[in-house]
Amino acid sequence: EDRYNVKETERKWQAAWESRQCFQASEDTSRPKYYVLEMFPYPSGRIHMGHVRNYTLGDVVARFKRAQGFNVLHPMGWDAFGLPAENAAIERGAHPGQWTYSNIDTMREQFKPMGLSIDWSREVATCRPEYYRHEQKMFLDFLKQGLAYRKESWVNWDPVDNTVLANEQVIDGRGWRTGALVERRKLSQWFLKITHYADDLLDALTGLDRWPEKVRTMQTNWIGKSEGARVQWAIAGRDGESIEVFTTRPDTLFGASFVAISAHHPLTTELAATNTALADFVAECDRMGTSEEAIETAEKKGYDTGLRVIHPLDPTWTVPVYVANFVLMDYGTGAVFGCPAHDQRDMDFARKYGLPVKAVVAPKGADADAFARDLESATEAFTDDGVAINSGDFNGLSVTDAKRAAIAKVESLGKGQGTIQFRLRDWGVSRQRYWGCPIPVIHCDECGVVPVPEDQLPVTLPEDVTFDAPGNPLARHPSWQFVKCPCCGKDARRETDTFDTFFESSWYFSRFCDPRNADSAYDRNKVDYWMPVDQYIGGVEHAVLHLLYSRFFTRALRDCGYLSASEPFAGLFTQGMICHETYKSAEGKWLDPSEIDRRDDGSLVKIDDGSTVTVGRSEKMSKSKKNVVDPNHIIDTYGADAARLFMLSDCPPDRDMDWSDAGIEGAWRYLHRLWRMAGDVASDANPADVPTDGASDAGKLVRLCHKTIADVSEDLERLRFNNAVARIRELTNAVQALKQTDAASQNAYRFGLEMVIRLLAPMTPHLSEELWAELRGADALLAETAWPTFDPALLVQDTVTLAVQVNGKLRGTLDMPKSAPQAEVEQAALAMDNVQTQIAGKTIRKVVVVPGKIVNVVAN
Ligand code: ANZ
Ligand code: ZN
Repeated sequence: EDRYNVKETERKWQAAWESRQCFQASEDTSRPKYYVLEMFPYPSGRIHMGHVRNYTLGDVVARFKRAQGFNVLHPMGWDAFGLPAENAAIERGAHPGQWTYSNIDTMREQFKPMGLSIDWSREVATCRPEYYRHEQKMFLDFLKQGLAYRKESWVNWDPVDNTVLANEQVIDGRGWRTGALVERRKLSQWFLKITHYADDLLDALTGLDRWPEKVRTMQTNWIGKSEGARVQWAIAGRDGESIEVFTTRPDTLFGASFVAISAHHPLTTELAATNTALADFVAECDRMGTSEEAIETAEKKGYDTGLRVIHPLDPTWTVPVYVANFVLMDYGTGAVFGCPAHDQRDMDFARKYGLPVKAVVAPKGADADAFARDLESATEAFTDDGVAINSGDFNGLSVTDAKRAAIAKVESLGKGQGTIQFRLRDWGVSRQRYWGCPIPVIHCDECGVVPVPEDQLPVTLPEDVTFDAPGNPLARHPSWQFVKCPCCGKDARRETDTFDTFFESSWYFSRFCDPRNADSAYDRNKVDYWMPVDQYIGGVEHAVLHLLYSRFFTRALRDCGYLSASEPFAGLFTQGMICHETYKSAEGKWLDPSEIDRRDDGSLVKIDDGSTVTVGRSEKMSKSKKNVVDPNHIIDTYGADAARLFMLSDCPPDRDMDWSDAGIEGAWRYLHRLWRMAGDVASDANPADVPTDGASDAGKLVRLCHKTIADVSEDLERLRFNNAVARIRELTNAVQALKQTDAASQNAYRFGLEMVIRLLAPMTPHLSEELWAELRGADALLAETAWPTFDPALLVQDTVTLAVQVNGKLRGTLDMPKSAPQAEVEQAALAMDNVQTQIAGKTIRKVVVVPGKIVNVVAN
């Protein structure tokens, strides 16, 4: 047999690992634990290359840590609720549950040939009542703790799908799926109080030193801490009434030229009741959607209410009050003062409505009057640092000092106070959807909102639902929602909203610690043993929502007594995407590689008509660009090891990688080479008896092995898998180059090859296992064998290379043992051919030796 039978071999070892339950985790407190997790997949129906990369990265970590002696938890589950299942139901008539479970079965079967070291006995699917009953209990606990509440709020409403959209689902003011113009609506919704932890979520980011800097920055910005002041502006002619604004620039108070309030400010609502023009303006604002993006890009518009407010620092000065489309009701106080000279938005607004522009900050050293005069007619605001001008007592102060002074001033006048404002909003978790976890409360006309008693959990989804009409199937189910009130026994209705699916993914990692627990989410001891996740791996697209919600959830669960950890993920790694060449026809249509033929000259043509095909840029694999490569086809053709190896070797794992035929074929050829090399091992070679000297080729190879163990261990520790592969390939070349001439070299050859196999095992577990069995017999699986150790003494290089000069000119180099005495070095240098010819006929005056560096022969 002279070919490696990939398929059969890979299946054989997968079966062996499974039957020995190699990857089943238990709470073994005698060993240090290591919890490695990849973001769990959505069961869309087919695995893609992104999955393969994600789970390969995690698998290498898991196998490496296991070999190092850690007690490893490496589980897998399914993020199984969500809209696509409902869309499939609408389009194909399949029940969302049926669609989801069958996808899970398909994808599980697609994952298995990858040879992942997963503890499948811990598998969970979030759509099962066994899972979501615990999050219903969590919600009730959050309610008790004041961490969940209900409030009326403005939402993005998709009038076609009849559902609330998250801000991220509104694109250019339209629903992401329907393309319908999104409306603003006021709805009673459930919220989780993430803002309760705003400060802590921000501060604790500094402790997450094994997280990518960019993710921490994104979370910092998302939490958006702003320091500033709330300032009251009394309404002229309305005794005792005032408008409170929030500002981060109290230093610019003297530059105010208007006050603007939100379209949903209570004062607006009051005025609009008797003012149809204003009511129309409010309606126009409502059509804009609530996303920040929509507000940012829309033209800034205002409506002059006719009211005026009195300046807090100068009672003789009043400014007009506008209702403006750019003022958000749920940030700060829903009201701002406008300072056109130092804020671009206010500047644009002032130019549009003819409002004054008064400079109150000037660049340091500038002529204040001239600067102010120029700004009066400018269209660009001055937003840089500077010193206060035209600001009474504050004049001459820096922006920072002027802010402080202004806050002290408004506080002393009783007109405001310094405050800290977060951009972070409480998390709205209500969705008007069927395929989600039912929110476990009942609405009673007498008793209000009544939590479902715990002994009645779980509240399960009804099976018999229809998807033939828009809106929430739960709300139109004939009987499901009609129940008796648990308090008074009168007729009542179930909540028909379900949780946002981020709810499930905010705690699944902790469920893996005790996934079959029926009584509670998990046993406290077990969860405290495993948590936090030591290494979490996933896409950077989750930098904010999922990762922030999970950090919040963990704190909330901690405070409800579920677990001890505050942070869910001690280490985070965000992997890059997988890209592939694209192909376009002469008419500019994307082509599938199967539609293309390669001619002998290398050019590409369309198979059906022979027309030219142009090769486009490499882009993220996507169906629409027809550049996806099917992982199962690859594994079928080349095997899992080759696919894994190529993914790991191509580039650093946080970078986007290019999938190529050449790459996967190269990996495949390398693995075959290893397989053939195993055939060259002498039958009586003894890897326990190898030379370690720094002089013989065999000894040098053994030393290189030790060095490679050290370097590869370090690379794997830091997830630099491509470096690790490169080093192992170098070692492979060195092993192959060793001539097996005697027992010592035969032993060294075997030692070297075995080391290659063991170092590769986390990456190419099947072939490594196969060759290990071939060389070592069937007594121990490599999956159960400890990671190789190195002898630090053998890493020390004990020869040095010296530059040899004659009269200051380089004439050659000399390798000498580090310990060689000076006289020996001199002798060796003088004996060199090139030195001999240079000094021929001359007298040697002096030989200077700089130890470890240079030998200089002075002769004339
Ligand atoms: C006066 C001022 C003068 C402002 C100036 C800025 C520059 P961040 O950093 O995001 O916290 N603002 C306050 N509440 C708002 C709301 N509900 N909707 C829209 N804008 C609002 O921004 C705070 C600044 O955004 C505040 O400071 C306020 O404008 C505006 F030269 O007050 B500023
Ligand atoms: Zn009641």
